[in-house]
Amino acid sequence: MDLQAQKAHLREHGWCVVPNVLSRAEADAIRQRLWRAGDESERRGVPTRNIGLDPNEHNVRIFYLLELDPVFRDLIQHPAAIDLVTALLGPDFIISNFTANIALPGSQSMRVHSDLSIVAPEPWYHPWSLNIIWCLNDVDEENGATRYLPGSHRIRWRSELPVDPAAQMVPFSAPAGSIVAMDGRIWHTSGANLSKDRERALLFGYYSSSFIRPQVNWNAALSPETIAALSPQMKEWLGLGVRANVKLGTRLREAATQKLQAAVGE
Ligand SMILES: O=C(O)CCC(=O)C(=O)O
Repeated sequence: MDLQAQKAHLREHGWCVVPNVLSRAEADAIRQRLWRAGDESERRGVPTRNIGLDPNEHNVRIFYLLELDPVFRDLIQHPAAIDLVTALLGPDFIISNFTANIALPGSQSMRVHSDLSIVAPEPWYHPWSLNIIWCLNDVDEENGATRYLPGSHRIRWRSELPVDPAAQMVPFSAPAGSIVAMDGRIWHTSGANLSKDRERALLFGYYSSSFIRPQVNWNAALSPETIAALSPQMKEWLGLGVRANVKLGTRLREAATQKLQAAVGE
């Protein structure tokens, strides 16, 4: 896929939508596997509802996707995803986590946040993380599309946030099979699913610069079987290799940072 236009949009506006990364049939098949992964998570004792992130039980949260089904290991390293990640973060990144949030009718918005603010203290000068959001249903305002504050990837200090950020947020709409790339500095929330009977299943692949520790270290709990099935590249991306902050060497890192700064005009 030629993603030049989307990459430029991502750098300039902090997000982009890429339709047709999966066919509708593929998105639906993965959605069904996601529900099975949710059942398996419950079976293993990791609850999927009422875990403290959402206002009620109508959100289904499935963590640990990389362990639950190999299809998620394919998605997290999908070439389109990696192309967008590299365009924003440069080549020196880790996969922080891969989780799902299925918003069912009756679900409400969670607390407004930016994902970078959860893993790195302010000020937030650089695009140090991003989410690749996989849309497994058609998503729009009615069924609870993620809502974001336009331009908030330029916010460096929490004090720069408007008094009521949620009031100015707008939804990402995208057909099933799309990915939405969202700079980790974008302030956002889940939408309320106001539909009568439409599910909204989204997967959140969160990637960050390699010096940032993961949001939750699910990778520490990968089974020996899963680890054995990973490529050397995936082991590096998951932070399972021995090297960490010196992955690229200082000179290469500086060159990558300069390139990135030139691209974002700073
Ligand atoms: O489900 C959504 O739309 C957003 C989820 C989110 O931002 C989060 O879980 O941190």
